Amino acid sequence: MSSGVQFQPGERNGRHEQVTFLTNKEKMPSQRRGGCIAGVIVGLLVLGAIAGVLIYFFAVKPNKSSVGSVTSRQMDQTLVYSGHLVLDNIPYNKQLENPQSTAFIEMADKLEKMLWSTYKEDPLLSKYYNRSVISAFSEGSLIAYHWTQFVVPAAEQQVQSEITEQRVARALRTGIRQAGKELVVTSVTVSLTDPRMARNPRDDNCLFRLDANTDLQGFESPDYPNQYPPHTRCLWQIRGPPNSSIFLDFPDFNVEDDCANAFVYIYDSFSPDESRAITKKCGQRPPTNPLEVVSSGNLILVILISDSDIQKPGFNAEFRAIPKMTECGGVLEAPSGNFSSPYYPSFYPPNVECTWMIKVPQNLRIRVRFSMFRLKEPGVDVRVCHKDYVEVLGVKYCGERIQLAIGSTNNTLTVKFRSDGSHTDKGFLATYSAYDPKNPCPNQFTCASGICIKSQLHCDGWNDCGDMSDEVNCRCDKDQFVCANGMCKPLYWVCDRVNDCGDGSDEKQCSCTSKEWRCGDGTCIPREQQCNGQKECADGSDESNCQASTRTCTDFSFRCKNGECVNKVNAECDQENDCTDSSDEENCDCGVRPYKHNRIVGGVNADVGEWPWQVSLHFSTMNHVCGASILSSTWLLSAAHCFKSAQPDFLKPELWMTYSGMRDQQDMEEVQVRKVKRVLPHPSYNPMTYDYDIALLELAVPLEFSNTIHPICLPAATHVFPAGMSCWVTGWGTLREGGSVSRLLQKAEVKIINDTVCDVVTEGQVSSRMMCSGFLAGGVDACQGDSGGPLVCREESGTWFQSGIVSWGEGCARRNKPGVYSRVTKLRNWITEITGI
Ligand SMILES: *[C@@H]1O[C@H](CO)[C@@H](O)[C@H](O)[C@H]1NC(C)=O
Ligand SMILES: *[C@@H]1O[C@H](CO)[C@@H](O)[C@H](O)[C@H]1NC(C)=O
Ligand SMILES: *[C@@H]1O[C@H](CO)[C@@H](O)[C@H](O)[C@H]1NC(C)=O
Ligand SMILES: *[C@@H]1O[C@H](CO)[C@@H](O)[C@H](O)[C@H]1NC(C)=O
Ligand SMILES: [Ca+2]
Ligand SMILES: [Ca+2]
Ligand SMILES: [Ca+2]
Repeated sequence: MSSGVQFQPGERNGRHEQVTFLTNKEKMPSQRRGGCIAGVIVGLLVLGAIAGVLIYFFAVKPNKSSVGSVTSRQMDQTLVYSGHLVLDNIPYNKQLENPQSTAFIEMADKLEKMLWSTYKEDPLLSKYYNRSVISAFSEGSLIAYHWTQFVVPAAEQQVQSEITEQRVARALRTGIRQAGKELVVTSVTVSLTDPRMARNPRDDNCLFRLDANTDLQGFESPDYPNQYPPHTRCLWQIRGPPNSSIFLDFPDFNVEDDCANAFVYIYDSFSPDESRAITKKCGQRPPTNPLEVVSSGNLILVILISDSDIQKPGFNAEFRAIPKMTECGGVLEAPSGNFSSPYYPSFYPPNVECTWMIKVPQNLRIRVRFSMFRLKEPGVDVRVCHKDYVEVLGVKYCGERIQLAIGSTNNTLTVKFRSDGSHTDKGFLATYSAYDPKNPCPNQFTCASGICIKSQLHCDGWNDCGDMSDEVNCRCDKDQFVCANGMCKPLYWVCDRVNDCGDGSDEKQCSCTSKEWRCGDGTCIPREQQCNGQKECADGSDESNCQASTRTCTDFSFRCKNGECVNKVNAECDQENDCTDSSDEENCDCGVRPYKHNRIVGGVNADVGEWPWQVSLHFSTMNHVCGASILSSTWLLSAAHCFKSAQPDFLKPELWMTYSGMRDQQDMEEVQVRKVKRVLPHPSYNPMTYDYDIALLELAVPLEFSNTIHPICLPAATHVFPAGMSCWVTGWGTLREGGSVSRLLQKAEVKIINDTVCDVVTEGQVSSRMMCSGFLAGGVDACQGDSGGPLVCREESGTWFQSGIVSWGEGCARRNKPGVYSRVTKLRNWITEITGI
């Protein structure tokens, strides 16, 4: 199609070099802001970890079923501490592996008595002590896994904060020292534990003991692949031979989305001991991102908990014993090469330390690039990295990084990786190469880290080096904004409420005085006009979030089915009932992805099921021509210019074929192919100006929704997508003059552009039925989606809405030119008229 905006992925026949060291840091200032806040919160969390968990049990638990005695004593609180004891003078006995054996029962009884007599010494703990249980044994002297439950009556809730991890640990250590000669305990751990995970092996009907060997064996959740029952509490203890590690993977994993209701917890221990947790997961994982973990020792514990009414199939799992890793790291002397965290892309094991020494000839330097970097753990401040980290040149890196690159100062470079006792992740994959410092990047620009980028990316307003070294000391172009700190930024990022310059100078001239209220479109009105029941802002934002006028109707209120009005921004499908008849939350089975995806998935290739509303439109003998989105089982949304062109044939429904659930243009698995019954371009579509560039397609046969086929939510006509909001555009990128199409679905992150600014940069070519967005991330040469394809934005509630339809724009040629989209909110009523949606 002649005016489509497209992708030019780097993989296209080497026409573009693969140099993309884009970091998100620079491109997502709003996120950076969030990052700092998150950092502070994380810091606080670390300090108040125990208090926090207590508050959780205290405040949240009572509403959920969890404690055995909820019915009889409504607010009694249960606290469980679990961990292990290492016993020095008792030999290991194979019989201890079976909880029904006499050996187990005798030893467990003895230890349980010892625990009780220990806690008895502490007046507070003894008062609330309920019971202690030994849940398993393993070898290595003798390790006993224990947990103890304390119950605090509702009336005495305040003492809960005194029953701390430290206090329990202190009581144990003191008591055990006095326990006498028979039981010599050399080490103790305790952590606060979710009571649902504390089980007694002697009377549990969902506890499984599995022996791992070198053969692959399997197990699955109850009733898999049907649904696991409500209130499931199941444990699998997997034990391998001494000196082995356990490899565990989940070919199929589908647990409820909300981890508060249901989850799988995996431990590097036989106790649900937080200090030995490997990971906690929920949601449905796509086949491209299976969960695979490795233990540090010969044990692994898997726990499935479910408390919600929403039941899911659960999982099937495979495991085997593998030789315990004895070494990692090493000396790398080739001029280039790869290295990764152990077992990459499976989760690395806990408690490993690897060091790589890279050594190249004397006169050369080294650059290292991490193409994947995920060392994410709960409660970690990524500026400190006190748990797992990669250390290079004295700097520790952790968390999730998009394309981290580092250069050496001489001909050697040491990279250290360390994981601690709990929480692991996918780890990293790195490539390094040697270069000549005299001419590091022939015909290219050299970043401070030593990596090379195309010369035209130098001083273009985008942080391509990742360390900003390509954007300092630049002279700005005329289509760039000159920040107060001297940096150049795309002009269209001015006044979008995001601090792109870093010093706020791009947002300085945009704000209103303290006596004024700022409309969604940036205009200033007197403060007293906000919430006065009259629309002063062109977009109605002055009346869209008013307490007093809750039910009064204005042009910009959300209208409930019963005629009531709601004056709340974006009330529809936000998972809160705003209309008394709940009509704002009706027909909201849209805008969610059945497969759970990491929040940031790097690269420009879409993952399986990542954009389940995306459709590929093929025209008669041609292949992919335009994109579309799924609105319902029978309706698709696309652009009018895909159908109303010079060729009248494009209007004939019988010449079109739609492909839903497609990612790879050459892979038809799980794709649903449908013919088109009707093609309905907007009657006001203007092929000269592209005004009203919208079309509806009715399918001949309805779609069946699946993991990879799901509709997008349409925003209400009053829905606000503010300037600066980050959204995504997807497509296979039809080339302007007929060229080739990308085989894999492409994605790019874009930011909504301020309307005033958009009008300026497009030289007044945008109507009110149009909106602009510009690239935020997605690769140097990534272009925007196909004509007719969706621009989608994720609201805070987690629901995705389609804000735009790809219409026209400058395409791939220049990053500093925005893409133009049909504005769905302005065309919303027409969609309803035709489809009833
Ligand atoms: C386990 O490894 C240790 C040290 O590497 C060795 O001494 C011991 O014999 C090994 N045990 C078995 C059962 O292989
Ligand atoms: C990195 O590893 C991949 C796959 O193992 C290999 O194809 C590639 O050549 C390696 N790269 C270098 C620079 O050695
Ligand atoms: C290379 O640089 C590192 C870090 O700056 C330094 O520790 C090391 O001693 C240097 N090695 C040589 C051979 O100069
Ligand atoms: C859009 O930009 C103009 C100046 O170009 C500014 O006055 C206005 O406040 C901006 N709008 C928003 C929503 O920030
Ligand atoms: Ca860790
Ligand atoms: Ca800005
Ligand atoms: Ca709502």
